[in-house]
Amino acid sequence: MGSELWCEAGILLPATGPPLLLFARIASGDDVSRVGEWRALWRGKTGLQLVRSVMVYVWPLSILGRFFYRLRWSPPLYGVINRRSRRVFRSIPQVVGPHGAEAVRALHTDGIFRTTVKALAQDPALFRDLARDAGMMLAGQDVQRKIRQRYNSSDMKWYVVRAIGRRAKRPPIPSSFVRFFLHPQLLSIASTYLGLQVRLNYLDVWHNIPVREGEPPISAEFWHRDHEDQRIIKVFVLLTDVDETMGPFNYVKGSQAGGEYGTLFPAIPPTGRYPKQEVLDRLINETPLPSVSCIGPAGSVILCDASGLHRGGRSLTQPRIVLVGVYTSNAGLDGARYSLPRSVGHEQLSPAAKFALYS
Ligand SMILES: O=C(O)CCC(=O)C(=O)O
Ligand SMILES: [Fe+2]
Repeated sequence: MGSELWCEAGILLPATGPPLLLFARIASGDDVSRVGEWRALWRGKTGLQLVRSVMVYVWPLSILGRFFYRLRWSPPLYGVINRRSRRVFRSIPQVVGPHGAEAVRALHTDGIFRTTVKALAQDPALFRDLARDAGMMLAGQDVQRKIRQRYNSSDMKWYVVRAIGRRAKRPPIPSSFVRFFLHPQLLSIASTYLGLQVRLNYLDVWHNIPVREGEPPISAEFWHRDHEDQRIIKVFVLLTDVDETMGPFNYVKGSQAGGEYGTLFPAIPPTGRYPKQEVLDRLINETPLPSVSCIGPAGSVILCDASGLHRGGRSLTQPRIVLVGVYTSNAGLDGARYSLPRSVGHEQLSPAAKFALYS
């Protein structure tokens, strides 16, 4: 999710003892600017992600690592990893109403669909409940300290403070999040688009700290393709109004895998892609590639395939507060697991929701 780094690293192989990481040069793209701070290499990463970084960036391990991940995306292996997802998808009735069908169509042609919580969930009280629960989560001490300090030290994306984060094991989510992120319509749209029953890979509340003049853009503020899977359904719910100055989500229409511009700087497994920004900017401004900027009022929903080219989050004025959800196939990388709040019983969940939660 925009947190992938490109780095060059050198290793020292002493005669005895473990290999030493000697140096690492890190960049936020395959060929873009240096971030410089090599500690960013491990900040916010799990053990598994660190192993993957070494396997993918440290030569000569990278030859093997890259090959392994390419193989994992090859049709036979990808099919095996998703055997059960295919079976479950076929056995569950997918409840895609007219609105959902429009969403699936737009995802196929444009890679993006914009709607509202109300239209998607047909539940007039849901947005209010989501906003209330997100507000309570953001009021936590640790979150407030990071916001006050204008710095999230536990994440490469220092400018995003997350209410849940990735530290806790199976953190419980509020019941309004269950109602929205495991909503039959949303799960059906994502699954029908992929042709596979989806897993909920990630969910959180983000508070984007407005940047100050001179603070250089980093990470997801650059155009990129996400890395988690071949196709990735990403959902943003705006909890505050978002205007052009607040780092709206931007997307190149048709750039999703399989779309009209899907082969423009294609994703490289398992790191996604950060293309040369000047080249892409030129293509967007001169060709012009069709890009959308998702400004809108609180309650707006952006549904996209994040395998497409996108960027966002660089607010210059007000904090941008959003809910973020990610759905992938069973082959998705970095999947987090969540548990239900006490008020929601496991037996109340639909088969699609149980599958999404790995429960
Ligand atoms: O914050 C945004 O609008 C985009 C974030 C993103 O693309 C990412 O985290 O991968
Ligand atoms: Fe992204």
